[in-house]
Amino acid sequence: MTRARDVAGALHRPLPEPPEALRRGPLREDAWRSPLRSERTAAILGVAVGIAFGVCFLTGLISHYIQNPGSWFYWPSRPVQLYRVTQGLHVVSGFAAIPLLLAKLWTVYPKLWEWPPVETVAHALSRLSLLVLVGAGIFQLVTGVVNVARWYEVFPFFFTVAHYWTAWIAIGAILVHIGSKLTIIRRGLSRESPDLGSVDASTNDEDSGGLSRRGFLTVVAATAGTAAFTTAGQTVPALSKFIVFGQRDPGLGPQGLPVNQSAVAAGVTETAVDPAYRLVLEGATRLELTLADLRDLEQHTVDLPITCVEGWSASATWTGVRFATLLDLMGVPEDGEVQVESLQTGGLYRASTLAPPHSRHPLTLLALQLDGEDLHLDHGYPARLIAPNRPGVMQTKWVTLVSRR
Ligand code: HEM
Ligand SMILES: Nc1nc2c(c(=O)[nH]1)N[C@H]1C(S)=C(S)[C@@H](COP(=O)(O)O)O[C@H]1N2
Ligand SMILES: [Mo]
Repeated sequence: MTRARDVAGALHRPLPEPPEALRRGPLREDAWRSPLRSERTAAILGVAVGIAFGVCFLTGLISHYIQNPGSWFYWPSRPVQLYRVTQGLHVVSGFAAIPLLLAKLWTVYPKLWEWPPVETVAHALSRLSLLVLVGAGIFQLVTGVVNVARWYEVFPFFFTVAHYWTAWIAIGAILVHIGSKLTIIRRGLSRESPDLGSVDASTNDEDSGGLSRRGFLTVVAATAGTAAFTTAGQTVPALSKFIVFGQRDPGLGPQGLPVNQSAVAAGVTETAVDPAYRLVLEGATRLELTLADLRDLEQHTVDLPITCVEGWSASATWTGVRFATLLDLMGVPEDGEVQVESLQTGGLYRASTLAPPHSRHPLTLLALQLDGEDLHLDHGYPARLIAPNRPGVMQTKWVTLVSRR
C-alpha cells in the first residue's frame, strides 16, 4: 500500500523547472496563435481520425481472421460481395485517414513545444505515450500504402505481421488517448466550447492566415473525400476513371481482369501448358484427372468477383466444375476441409485451405474458363479456384492438387 503511494508520489512530484533562457523560438509563450489550432478543431478532427482508424481496425481484423480463422470465427459465403465491401472500405478509409491525421497533427503540433516540457514523471510518461500513438498511426498508414503500391520488398519485416500487431498498438493507444482527453474532447465538441465564439468571429484573423475554422475543416474534409473517391475506383467500377492511387483499374489486364501474380512471376509458364498436366485428388484413394476429364464433368457458370486483399476487386464470369463434385469424387465428408495446391512451387499464395461453408457452396468452382474463354495463363490456366466471399489470396491459381487435411 505504502509502496504504491510512494510510486504515485514519485510520479507526480514536480520536477525542477528548466531555465527560462531556453524559452525561445517555438517554445515562446505566444509562438503559436492560429485560432485554427483550437480545442474544437482538434476534437472534430480527432473524431474523424478515430472513425477512420476504427473502420480500418475492424475491417482489417475481419481480413485477418478470414485468413487465420480461430475455431470461434465464422465467415459466411454470402453475401458473395461482402469481403469486397469490407476490404474496399479498409483501403478507402485508410487513404482518407492520411489527410485527416496530417490535419490533426498540424492542429496539435504546438503542444510539442509545451512549457515546461516535462512537469512530473507522470507527465513525461503521458507525453511518451503520444509518441507511440503517433508512431503507430503513421506506421499503419505508411505500410498500408506501400503494400497497396505493391512495393513488397522495401521493409525488412513481413508486412502483414507488422501491420497486424501495430494495429493493436495503434487502436490501444487511441483508446488510452481518448480516455485521457475525454474532458477536453467533450468541451471541444460542445456548442458552448469556449473558443467557439472567438474563432468564428475571426474569419479575417491574421493569425489564421485568413482561413476560418469552418474553411479549414472544409478543406480537410474535401481532401479526405477526394482521397476516398479516387481510391474507391479500384473496387467500384463506376468510379474507375477517377483512380489516382490504385494502379489497379478493375477493367485492365488479360481478359479484362487485373493480375496480381503473373504466370511468369510464379514460374509456371511451362508446367501449366504441359499436356502431362493432371489434377490430382488425394482423398480415400488417389485420382488423376486430365484437363479433358475436367471438361467432361458437368460445367457450371457463376458471376463472382476477384477481391484482392489490397483493396481492388473486379467482377467476372467463371465456368468450370463445382468443387462439391470433386469433393464427392474424393469422398470428403460434408464438414471436411481440403488443401488446394498450385503448380507454383514456392511463394506465400501457392496453396489455400478450403472449408465449409465455402467448400461445397454451389458457387464454388474449379474454374476452367473466364468470360467463356479458356483461362488466360495469368489467371490460372488450366484451372483455378473461385469461391464466393473469399479474399483473392485464397483463390488459388494453376491448381494441380486437392488433398484431405
Ligand atoms: C492507408 C492506410 C491503410 C492501407 C492502405 C491498408 C492496407 C491493408 C492491406 C492491403 C491489408 C491486407 C494485408 C494482407 O492480408 O496481405 C491490410 C490488413 C490489415 N490492416 Fe490495414 N491498411 C491501412 C491502414 C490500417 C489501419 C489504420 C489499421 C488499424 C488501426 C489497419 C489494420 C489492419 C489489420 C488489422 C489488417 C489485417 C492484417 C492481417 O491479415 O494479419 N490498417 N491493410
Ligand atoms: N498460385 C497462386 N495463386 C494465386 C496467387 C498467387 O500468387 N499464386 N495470387 C492470389 C492473389 S493475391 C489474387 S488477388 C488473385 C488474383 O487473381 P487474378 O490474377 O486472376 O486476378 O489470385 C490469387 N491466386
Ligand atoms: Mo491479392
